[in-house]
Amino acid sequence: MSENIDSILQENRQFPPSAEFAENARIGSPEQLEALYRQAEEDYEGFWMQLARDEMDWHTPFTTGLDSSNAPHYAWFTDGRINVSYNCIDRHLATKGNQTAIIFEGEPGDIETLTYRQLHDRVCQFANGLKKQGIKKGDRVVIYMPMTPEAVIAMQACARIGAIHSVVFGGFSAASLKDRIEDAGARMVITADGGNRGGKIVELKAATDEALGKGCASIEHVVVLKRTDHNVGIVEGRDIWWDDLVAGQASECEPEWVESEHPLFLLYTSGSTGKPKGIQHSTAGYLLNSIMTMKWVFDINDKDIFWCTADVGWITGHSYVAYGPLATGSTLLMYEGAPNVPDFGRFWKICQDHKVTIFYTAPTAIRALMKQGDDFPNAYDLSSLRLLGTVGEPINPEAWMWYHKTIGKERCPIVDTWWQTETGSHAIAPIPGATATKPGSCTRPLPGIAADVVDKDGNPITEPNQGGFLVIKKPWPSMLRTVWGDDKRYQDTYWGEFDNRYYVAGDSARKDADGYFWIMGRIDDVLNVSGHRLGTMEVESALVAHERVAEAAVVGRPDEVKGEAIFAYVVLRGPRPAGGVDEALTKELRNWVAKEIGPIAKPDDIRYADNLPKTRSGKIMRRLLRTIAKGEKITSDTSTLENEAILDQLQGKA
Ligand code: 7RM
Repeated sequence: MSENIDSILQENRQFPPSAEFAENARIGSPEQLEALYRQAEEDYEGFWMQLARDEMDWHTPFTTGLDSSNAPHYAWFTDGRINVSYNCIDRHLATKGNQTAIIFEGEPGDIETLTYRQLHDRVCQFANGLKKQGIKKGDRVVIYMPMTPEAVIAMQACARIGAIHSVVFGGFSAASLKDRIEDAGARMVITADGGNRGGKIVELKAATDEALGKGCASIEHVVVLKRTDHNVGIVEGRDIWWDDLVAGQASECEPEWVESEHPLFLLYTSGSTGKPKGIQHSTAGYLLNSIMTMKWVFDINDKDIFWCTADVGWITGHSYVAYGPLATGSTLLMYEGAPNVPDFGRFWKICQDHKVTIFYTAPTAIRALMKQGDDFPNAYDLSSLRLLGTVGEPINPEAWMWYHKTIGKERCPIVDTWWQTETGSHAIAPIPGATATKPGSCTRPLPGIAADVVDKDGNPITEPNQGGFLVIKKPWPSMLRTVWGDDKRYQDTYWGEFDNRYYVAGDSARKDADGYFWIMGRIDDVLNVSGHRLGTMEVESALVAHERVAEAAVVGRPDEVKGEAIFAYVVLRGPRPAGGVDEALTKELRNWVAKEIGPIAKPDDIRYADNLPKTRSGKIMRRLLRTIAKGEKITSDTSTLENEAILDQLQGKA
């Protein structure tokens, strides 16, 4: 791991919030922030208990804070009963019934708004429809939908009745969908006849049919939203149109008051094996941190129009589309489509047209938009923006500065938020009215989040700028609870490294002399492609599932826009293509991976070799493959290679 841990980035500029921003912020001074840190330090459990009482409405109040009796399984507020959907919708009705909850813009340009009252009614009707189909507390429901309000309605309806949703990103293939349905043992899939993306229709229903045709025996019904009006096959008895499910259903549905620890959802994410992990989140703890981070990090208030561009298929789309903004009674914007339809000005046009005040996106999107030049953003009025955010990967200072100047007009603080599917919500991030930011740093851990950097023995690294393991030393409310169906994997992956003492994030990081965190990258075999997490093993498994592939090794290489690109080394069954080139096969393999996993997993480069470089013990020399993928000179010892001649093949020289 030393190659990851050597730190090269040096960035010294500092950007304190403007007096104007600080004056209007919820937390408007470093002193106010320090007071929060102190509270969390002095009485950690009490700090979170007080917030849980103040910030959420309980059906049965809790009396217990953190329960560590079954470590490393931690539980919060266990004897309370609560409902997430009630906290996101019903509790605002008296004061905000007519306030807009969701502004939706479809890729074709259609616009729809829903008030809190309308959202309430639609969630209740859908929840009643689910109940009519026999869905009850604890059942798993897979949601495979476009970015329309119905995706949020479906999630909220599940939460309302205590069903556990598992949203599968619409860009994942039928094969990935099937794996997730089967792992979760889902009873129902909620999908659509398609979604609009990039001027095309995403064939969600066709993929669902394909997945169900190959297994998924636990599925009883498929609910189908009409979004695109193009023809899809309907299986009699199994498939139900969304409109038919809700027809005649009452617009009231008593929430299911679940225990705090009742699983709110599963979300599959990549790890270092070929099989994605079903990350299981709780109800109360999860919601609490979504709310706190909306307030602390996004400084959300009633006048804001909040736009997080993430799809609901990712954790960001759970915490900052489907739950956090509603739980704080805010107005959220949802956009269905691609950033370049009809052109690369679309995001900026949406910001202008809907007067977006807080804009949250991924560095990869910022880099892609930056590449298109300043004319697109400059053509729109971006003066409504007051706060910008990033998530998913480290942001390079150049992209940060462009975001700051060209989008934020040097007025808007930028919150670079570090967190993971597993953490549930932001863990390390600036407080925009109090923290001076530095381009490329996610700054300091939030109050009540005990993040630190430790060495391989688990000792805190006190020397500034020394890289180490990013860990969280105390359980926090929104942490994952387990890996669905594989609790051993939960214990081994997240707690095994340091003897159950710390949560291990899987990232390396360093702290500078000011205590600011700089994330350096993953220390496991996880890639970050356009802000999406992908396991190298997943891509390898997909490749070797092709009849012509005997062996494959996948590594990441730096990419200007995507952050990381996927570089695959492939050993074929039978002879290697002459000169290492077979364009038809390369195309076939790329499409194959897209079909096995999804288009985001398509290898950017494929190189054919007679065999892979391995150590004497048979381990693939990944570090060597990474060096080659970067096009760098090989300096490591390669004398142990069985066949040194393959080096030329791997380098594309033979
Ligand atoms: C929210 C999300 C998690 C991994 C994480 C990091 C990387 C996320 C940042 C970041 C640098 C950031 N969940 N990561 N945010 N790296 N700076 N602000 O992305 O589960 O899909 O990925 O993403 O490596 O471990 S995720």
